Amino acid sequence: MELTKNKAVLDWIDQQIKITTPDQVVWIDGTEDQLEALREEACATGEIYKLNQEKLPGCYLHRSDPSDVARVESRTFICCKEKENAGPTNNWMDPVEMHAMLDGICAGAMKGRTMYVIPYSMGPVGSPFAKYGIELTDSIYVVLNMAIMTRVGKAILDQLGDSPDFIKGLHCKADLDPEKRYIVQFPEENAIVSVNSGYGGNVLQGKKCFALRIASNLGRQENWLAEHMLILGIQNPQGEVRYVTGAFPSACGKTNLAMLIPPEGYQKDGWKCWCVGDDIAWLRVGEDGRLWAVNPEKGFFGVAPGTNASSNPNALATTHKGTIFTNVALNLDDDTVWWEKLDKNPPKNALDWMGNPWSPETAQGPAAHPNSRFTAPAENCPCISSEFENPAGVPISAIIFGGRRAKTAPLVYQSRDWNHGVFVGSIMGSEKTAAAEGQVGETRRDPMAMIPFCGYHMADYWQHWLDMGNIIPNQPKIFNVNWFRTDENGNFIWPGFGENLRVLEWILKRCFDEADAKETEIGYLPKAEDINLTGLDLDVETLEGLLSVDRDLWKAEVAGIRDFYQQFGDKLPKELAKELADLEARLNA
Ligand code: GTP
Ligand code: SPV
Ligand code: MN
Repeated sequence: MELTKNKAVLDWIDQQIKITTPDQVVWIDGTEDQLEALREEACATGEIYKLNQEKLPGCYLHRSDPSDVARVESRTFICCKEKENAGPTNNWMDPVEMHAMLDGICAGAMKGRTMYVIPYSMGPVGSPFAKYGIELTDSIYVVLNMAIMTRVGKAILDQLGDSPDFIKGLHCKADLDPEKRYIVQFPEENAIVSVNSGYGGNVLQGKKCFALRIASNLGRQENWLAEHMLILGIQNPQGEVRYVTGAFPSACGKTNLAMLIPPEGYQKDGWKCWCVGDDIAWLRVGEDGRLWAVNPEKGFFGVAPGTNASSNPNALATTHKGTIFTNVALNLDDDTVWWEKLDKNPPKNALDWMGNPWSPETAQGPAAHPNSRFTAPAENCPCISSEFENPAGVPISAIIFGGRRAKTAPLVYQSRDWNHGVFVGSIMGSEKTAAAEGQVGETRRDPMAMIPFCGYHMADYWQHWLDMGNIIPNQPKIFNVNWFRTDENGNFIWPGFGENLRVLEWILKRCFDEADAKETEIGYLPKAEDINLTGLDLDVETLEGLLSVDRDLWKAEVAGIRDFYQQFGDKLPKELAKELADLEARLNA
C-alpha cells in the first residue's frame, strides 16, 4: 500500500518500477511488526542468520559477497553537468551518459524480487537540520540496516507532505558483478544510484552517499557544513559539558574517540564523556554565533576487529542487542560472534567471515574480515548523550583533525587561526586502512577525511570552509592530533583510546584560555608539563618525543603538500597557498 499521495514521490517510484520491474513493491512503514516479519523472511532465505537470542537478543549475522566487503572509491562517481565541478579527486561522467548506462544495468534487475520503499530522515524528524530521502532497494539487509542507522517510516512521508524536496535513491543488488558496480551521486538532481553491491557505505545510502556527498553540496548552497566527523561531549569535574568534533579518515579512530571512557584517575575526579555521533556531523551557525552540530544518523556502523572490553567497552556493550553483524566470525558452539582482538579466546569451532570452517590452529587467514562491522542502535550506547535527539544540536568548542602518521605529525597541535586551521585540515595525510579497497598502509592525502566523500571540487570545498569562517562570529578552535606515532619497532608510542582524554583536556583548556602553549613552525604545541600524565606509565621524555617537530620531515611534508595541491591549479584558494608558503618560510628560517 502506498503510504503517501505525494506526486513527486509516486511519479519517481513509478519510473523506477518501469526500469527495474520488481514482482512487488513494499513500503516500509517503520513498525516493529513489519521489520520483524522481514527479519524472519531474511532468515528463511539465508540472507541473515539469527544469533543466540539469550546472549545476543535481536542480533543477526550477515555475510556479504567476498568481492563486496568495502567501499569502492574507484567505482564511485559524482555526476554533475560540468566535469570541472566534480574536481580532480572525484570520478566523473556526464549525467546523461551515466543515467543511460545505469538504466541498462538496472533494467529488469528486480525481476523476481521485491522493491522495498524506505522513507528515511537524516537528523531528528522535524529538526531544522533534518533532510529526507527515499531509498528503493531489493535487499532486506539494507532495509534492516537503514532502520537502525536512520529514522525510517511513514512519519517521514507525513513530514514531507507534498514537497518534492527529498533525495531520490535507487539500490539494485543486481548480480553483484564487481565490473558493473557503480555508486553514483547526481548532486544537481539530488539523486543516488548504487548497483551491484550489497555492502555498507555503498548501499546504506543515508550515510556516505547522502549525508556527505549530496549533503556537502547542499551545505555549500545553504551555508553549512556536512563533515566526516564524530561529535563528543566532555564533562569536566565542574559539571560543564564542552563539545568537540573530530575528522579522522575511515578506520582511524572516530568511533573509539566518540565513546571514550576516561582513565581511572579522571573518573575519580568526576570527568565523563558523552557520545553524540561517531561518523558524520552536520554543522550550522547558531543564533549565538557559535557552530552547532547534529549527528544525522541514528546508529553506528562500526569497525568490529579491535573492538574489545578494554579498547572500547561502550561500543562492545552497544552491540549486545538489536545489532546486525556483517562479515565477522560465527562461533558454532554457542551461536555468538567473534573477531580479531575481541578477546584472547578465539572460538575453536567457528565459521570465518566467508562461512568456511575456521579454528585458531588451522587458520589460513583472519576469522573476521578486517573491515567487518556492527550496525547497532545509538540508544544502546551506555554513554549516549542526552543531547543526541536535540533538534538544535550541540555547540562546538573545538574541531579536531587527525590521521595515522607513523612519524611526522606530533601528538597534538593547534592551528594559529581559522584559515590556518583550514590549511591544517587540507594537508591531512593518513596511512591507508581496510575501510576502502586498495593497498593498506600507503600514505595518502585525505583533506578533512573527506577525499572519498566530498561531492564537489575539493578546492571549492576549501573555499567554502574559508568562507564559513567569515560567518561564524564565535569560531571553534582547530587542532590536529595523531595517536599513531610509532617507535623503531613499529609499536604505537602513545597508549591511545581512553588516555586520549589527556590530550582533549589540553585542547579544551586552550579553547577557554586555560592553558599555555609554545609556538612552533607548524602551530601551537603543548608544553610537556601541561599534558597530565598522572596514572600513566609514560615518562616526560617520551611525551616530549611525541611533541617534537622534525624540521626535515616537515620540509619533506611541504614538498608532498605542494605536489598534492598542484592538481587544483588556479582553483586552490590563495589563502591556502599563502599558508603553505608561510609554513615553508618558518621551516627555513
Ligand atoms: P570508520 O567507521 O571507517 O569511519 O572508522 P572510525 O574512524 O570510526 O575508526 P574506529 O574508531 O573504528 O577505529 C579503527 C581502528 O583504529 C580500530 O582498530 C581501533 O582499535 C584503532 N584505534 C582507534 N583509536 C585508537 C587509538 O587511540 N590508538 C590506537 N593505537 N588505535 C586506535
Ligand atoms: C567509512 O568507511 O568511513 C565508514 C564505513 O564509516 S562505510 O559506511 O562503509 O563508509
Ligand atoms: Mn566513516
